[in-house]
Amino acid sequence: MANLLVTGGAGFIGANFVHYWREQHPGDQIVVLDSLTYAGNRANLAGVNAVELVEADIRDEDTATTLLRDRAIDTLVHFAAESHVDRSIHGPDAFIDTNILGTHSLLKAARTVWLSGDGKPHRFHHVSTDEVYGSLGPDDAAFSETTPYSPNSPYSASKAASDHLVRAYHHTYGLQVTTSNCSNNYGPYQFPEKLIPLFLINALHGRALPIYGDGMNVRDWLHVEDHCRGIEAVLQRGRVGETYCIGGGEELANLTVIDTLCAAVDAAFAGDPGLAQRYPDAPAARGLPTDSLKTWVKDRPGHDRRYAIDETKARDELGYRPARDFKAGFAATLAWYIANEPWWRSILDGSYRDWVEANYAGRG
Ligand code: NAD
Ligand code: TDX
Repeated sequence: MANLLVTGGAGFIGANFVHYWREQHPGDQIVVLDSLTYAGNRANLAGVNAVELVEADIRDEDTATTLLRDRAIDTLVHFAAESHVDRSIHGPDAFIDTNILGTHSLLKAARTVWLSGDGKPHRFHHVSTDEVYGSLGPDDAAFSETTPYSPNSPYSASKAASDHLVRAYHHTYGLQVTTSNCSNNYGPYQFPEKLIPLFLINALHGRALPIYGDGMNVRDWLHVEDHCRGIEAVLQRGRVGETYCIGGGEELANLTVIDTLCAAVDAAFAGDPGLAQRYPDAPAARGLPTDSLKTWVKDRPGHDRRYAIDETKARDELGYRPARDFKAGFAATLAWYIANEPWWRSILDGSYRDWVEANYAGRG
């Protein structure tokens, strides 16, 4: 039995992880520490049994220290972060504050509680990204755990800094840490600012699909549940002090993802006449192809060209393998967004709308 503290557990991946962990490990204690920023949502944890949500900032070292001590936490899984690259370009400060200072605050709390105690095993698992490795050319070898860091955006630079701090707390103080660097996730509860949910919801409303640059940037897509399984494998079988790259083995150009999305929306409308009534502004409701909404817009500044993951280490050491391919994972995700309109509708009615208006108005 483990006692988990999950930071950022009300966000996209953190919430999926809590759902997954509760199902797989029904006897474990789960406490979520989340300050409920624009990206955090209590509704993401609805229906999960026996999870306590503590609304606090990870930069609040006292609260983290008290939680670790009073709840006898032995496993901290650290998801909390500012996570959207575009936001980091518009306003980097929050990324420095949360991703660097916040991670450091948690490390200090963990050191205080775990390294001055009775020496029991503990684990600080840090959830990071493949973006810390920079951008690949078309023929470059995929990222692995030994690829030199070369972050290009304020987001990836702040994640890189946090990775280094986690590593330093292991080497200097002996904190029992692991880190995973994962590729692009998609799936339920993803905030509709990221490519897949943004484009799905825009397609349903007949709004432009804003493609940055030439649309040929490549990402390695992984269904979020496979990421959760990868983190579970690291927690259970990973070696302390090590990092593990987790990927989906699905390198796809953005245009390929977008064309898959458009074709899937067309097929969903063709198979369910009720969708045309629910979403009368969708091109598919009028027999037009969804891809008529594709709109090329100005490129993201510093836009990384290609990410790819060599997951040999996770496969060989942990027995990790993604269970879903993109086709199956994407179909399930489209079905989830169509079935869970109240979830994303409530987001669109709130602060997210202001962000979209401020940043996408007049594009395309
Ligand atoms: P998200 O933006 O959906 O959720 C982040 C969560 O952290 C939210 O619940 C938010 O309220 C919380 N949070 C933010 N700042 C906080 C603070 N100062 N104190 C407490 N809570 C705070 O992010 P996500 O996509 O779920 O990403 C989770 C983690 O996984 C991040 O560390 C991210 O870097 C990493 N990651 C994401 C992806 C991806 O494709 N989304 C891929 C690889 C790694
Ligand atoms: O409107 C858009 N148009 C577009 O062309 C958006 C939002 C994105 N894009 C492109 C940019 C990227 O090449 O699609 C690709 C994916 O973009 P995002 O969904 O913003 O993801 P990305 O920038 O690749 O970063 C994601 O994966 C790694 C997560 O947001 C990070 O948190 C994670 O670390």
